[in-house]
Amino acid sequence: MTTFSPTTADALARQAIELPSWAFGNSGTRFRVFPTPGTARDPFEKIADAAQVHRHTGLAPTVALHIPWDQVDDFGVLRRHAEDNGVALGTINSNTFQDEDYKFGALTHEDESIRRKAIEHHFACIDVMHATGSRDLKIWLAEGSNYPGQSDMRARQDRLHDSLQQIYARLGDEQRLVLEYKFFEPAFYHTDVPDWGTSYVQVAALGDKAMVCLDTGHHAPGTNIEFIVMQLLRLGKLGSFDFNSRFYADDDLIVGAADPFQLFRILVEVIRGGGLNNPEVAFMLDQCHNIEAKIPGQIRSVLNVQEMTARALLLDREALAAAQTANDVLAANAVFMDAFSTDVRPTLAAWRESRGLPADPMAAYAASGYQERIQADRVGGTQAGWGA
Ligand code: AOS
Ligand code: ZN
Ligand code: ZN
Repeated sequence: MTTFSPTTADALARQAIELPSWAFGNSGTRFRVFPTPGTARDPFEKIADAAQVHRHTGLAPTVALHIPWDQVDDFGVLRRHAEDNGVALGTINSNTFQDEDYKFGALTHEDESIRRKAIEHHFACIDVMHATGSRDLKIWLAEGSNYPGQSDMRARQDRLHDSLQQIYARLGDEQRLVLEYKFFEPAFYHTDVPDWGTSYVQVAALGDKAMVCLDTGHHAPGTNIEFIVMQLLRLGKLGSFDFNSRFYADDDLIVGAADPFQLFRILVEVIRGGGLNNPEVAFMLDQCHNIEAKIPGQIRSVLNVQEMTARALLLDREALAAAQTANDVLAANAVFMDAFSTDVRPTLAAWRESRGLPADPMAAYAASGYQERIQADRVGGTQAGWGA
């Protein structure tokens, strides 16, 4: 196979993956954060770095911000800076996990003054969204408890609903709220939004502008994530993805690195459910590059998503449907595996060149001199980090 069909080429041309600003800061484990030469020192430099990913891949036109990590005096200026660099500002992520007051909860807290503070933080995020032109407010909550009996789990669900309702009421007509779930961490016994069902129940009670965010790293080992993707698309409630990969917990490693077959299976269901070029479904990365270089780490990530998308688009759905209808177990599985086993890299390289993009974006970035330039230029100041 040397070229894609027009339908596949069109679907690939419209693919867009949002980058997280925090991938361009230093990060690490609880043991050590390793600084990397040239790492961005402020939101402006993070956006300039993110723009390099888009420049070499054509895949990453938007950048997600995190408040307050990316707090600036004038978000209009940041927005113009992004546009000057050929990208736009995307999802705004709130943060209720780094403030002393939130030790026992934020949107679920039994103390009304603390809960009010957390709600007002989200109002401030919505103000930022008006200035940046962002559509989505992403809420991930680090709330829960560590010991059985520690908290009234049911009362916390009720307070969560009330808090989310107040935030939802503040959204503009074109704005949305996406609620991310995570089965554990930092709480270890119960988490207030642990699974897609809880997120679904909470957002369904709000209205059409509230959707579920699925982070691929937020499930117990062995979970059939593509089933969840199928179900949320079926229900019209899959608002966004946080892509990454994991071996053990919420590892935030490069998407497609740990289990490319899982990424393929997820993308098959995305396409099956009409999610691929659907503006209702936002594709975002949520990753940290602890030991690898950050900009090429993000380039590798979006290329991995593109590669598995191309394979998933090759799936012969007619042959699959025929085998499924005939209950021909082995034939159906063979059709599925044929698509996964196809090496699309040469075709993708040629297709990129035909669109004026480098055949090998990793090599193009390495040859561009950008990395050497930022390492020479960004000498003084404090490098950005996960949490700054
Ligand atoms: C936390 O585990 C969630 O994945 C968040 O989406 C995200 O990682 C955080 O908001 C940014 O660090
Ligand atoms: Zn996430
Ligand atoms: Zn996470």
